[in-house]
Parts: sequence; C-alpha cells; structure tokens
Amino acid sequence: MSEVDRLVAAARDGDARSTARLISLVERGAPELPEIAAALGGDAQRAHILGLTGSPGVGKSTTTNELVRAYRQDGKRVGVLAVDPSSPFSGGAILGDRVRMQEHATDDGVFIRSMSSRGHLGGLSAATAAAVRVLAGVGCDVVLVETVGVGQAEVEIASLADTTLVLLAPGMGDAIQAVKAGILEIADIFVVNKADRDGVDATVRDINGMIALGERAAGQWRPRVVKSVAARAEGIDDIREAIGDHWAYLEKSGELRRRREERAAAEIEALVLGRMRARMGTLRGGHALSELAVKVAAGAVDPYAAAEELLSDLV
Ligand SMILES: Nc1nc2c(ncn2[C@@H]2O[C@H](COP(=O)(O)OP(=O)(O)OP(=O)(O)O)[C@@H](O)[C@H]2O)c(=O)[nH]1
Ligand SMILES: [Mg+2]
Repeated sequence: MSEVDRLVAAARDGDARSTARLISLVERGAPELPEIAAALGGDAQRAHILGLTGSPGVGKSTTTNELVRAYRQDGKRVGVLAVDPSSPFSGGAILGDRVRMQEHATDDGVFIRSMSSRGHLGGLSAATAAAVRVLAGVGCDVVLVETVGVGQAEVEIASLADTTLVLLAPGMGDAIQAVKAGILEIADIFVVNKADRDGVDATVRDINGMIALGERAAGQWRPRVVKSVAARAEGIDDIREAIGDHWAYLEKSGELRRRREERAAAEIEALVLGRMRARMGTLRGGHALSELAVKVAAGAVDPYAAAEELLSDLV
C-alpha cells in the first residue's frame, strides 16, 4: 500500500492527523496531488459544502460551532475550514475560533482546520477547494467553510460552496455593505445574528427589501432570511431548516449539478493552463517566450504569429 493510500484509509477511519497531513500536501501543491485525487475518488464530490461569511465578529464561528453540534447530533461527520484571507498567518482571530470550537476537539467525527493566505499554490481559494475535497473524500458529510471579512477573496471562496450563508448583525450598516461587496448575489441564506440587539427588524426589512428588488426566473431560489442568537444557540434549527430547503432546491432543480460542473470546468481549465505555462517555461531551455518577444519588439514578427508559433510548439 502506498503512503497516500495509507493516509486516505486512516483518514477515513477518523484519524485527524492523517486528514491534516493530506490537507497540508494538497494545499502546498505537493507532487502527490494527482495520486491523492485518485485515492479520494468520487467521494470528493459527495459532501454538502456550506460557506459562512460576513464581517469580522458577526458570529460566524459561534454559528459554525452550533451547526457542528446539530449535525453531530444527527450522526453526520463534519469538516470545518476557518479561512482568513486577510491574514498571512494562521493564528489571531482563528486561534480564537479554535478555542470557541474546543468542545469538538476530541470528537473524531469533527475535523477543524485553519487556513490563511500564506504559501498556497494557485492562491487561497484553490487551496481551500483542494482542502474541501480532501474532507469530503475522507468521509465528511458536511463541510463548513468560514471566511472572514468583506471583499473579493471572500466572494471567491464562497463560490466553492453549494450553499452560502451570509451573516449580518443589526445596526452595523451590513446590509448596505453587502450590496457594495457583491454579497447579495452570492447569498442563498441571510442570517441576521445577534438578534438580541436593537434594530433586528430594521435589518431584516432592509435585506428583504433588497431581495425583493432582485430579478429571479420562475422556480429560482429566493434567498431566505433567518434570525439567530448564536451565542445562546437560538435560531439554529431555523438556519438548518433553510439549509435543508436550499439543498432540496439544488437537487431538484438540477442547480447542484450545474454549479458543480461549472466549478469542475474552471478547475480543469486552471490545471491545463498551469501545465501549459510550466511547459512554456521549459521550451528551448526556458527562452522560447523571450526569444519571440525580442522578435516582436523588433518588428520582425507580429504578436499573433508569435503566439501561434509558441502554441504549435506546446501541443
Ligand atoms: N450578543 C450576541 N453576541 C454574540 C452572538 N453570537 C456571537 N456573539 C459574540 O460575538 C463575538 C464574536 O463571535 P465570533 O463567533 O467569534 O464571530 P466571527 O464572525 O467568527 O468573528 P471573526 O472570525 O473574528 O470574524 C463573540 O464574543 C461571541 O460570543 C449573538 O447572537 N449575540
Ligand atoms: Mg470566526
């Protein structure tokens, strides 16, 4: 049995260290990557991937922790990736998440991992996608991806998810922020957390107003709005119900297959382009591009002819 097969088998038996090792290998683009993908096989596609996103401190980790508890009560295996696109290091806020999720630390049905923007081949979202596939492939039924901050990285990472939850809190101007950051388009479920605070109903009204403005085809999912007080475990059942409804919609409408095929296409394309770029870097001792560039700059060849020449050498 190869080392990779051994790791995958141990990880499937619930050995967290083997899972961690596999994730480390895929996130830094180790040479074993194709072998790992083959060992994980079709299982890598079978989890329900949940994305949780929202401003710092809105309650993502607290909510994640409660969702993990609920899924564990149903006997599901759960993976959690806490992704911080703003931080070059794992630590800080994410360390706090670790503490917050301590109650699951000794449960071998739960795997928790932090990821930051440092040192990933192809960027954080590619590394996150690879880590999600490992978790699904070793037997997680549900994978929760928590991303902090409001911005493009978060939108990108959320696009890995089958179901995206956007968390907001009352009175933070979050509803407006969400529109600006393009969050509205990615949210399948809005969770207005900290509903123990003033202004919840106004925030819910704002979001519903924005949803009403959006255009949807007949039968298309209309984003759900749910209130919660994650710190007191209130509203978690409502969140789960919304998640379940969205999953049912995804399956019934064919949207699940469509989204996954779209992601797969993007991934294959990225792999092919990456390989072509690598091969281009080795053509004629690594000088193919610069030699052509000299000719184009001197007016001896036009850029289109140069590109055709390079392409014909690559394929
Ligand atoms: N009042 C109130 N506080 C809450 C609620 N949910 C979470 N909190 C508190 O809000 C703080 C931040 O919660 P986290 O779950 O760490 O928030 P987060 O979104 O994961 O934060 P980052 O990962 O740092 O962006 C903690 O002190 C929580 O106890 C809630 O429903 N009501
Ligand atoms: Mg957090």
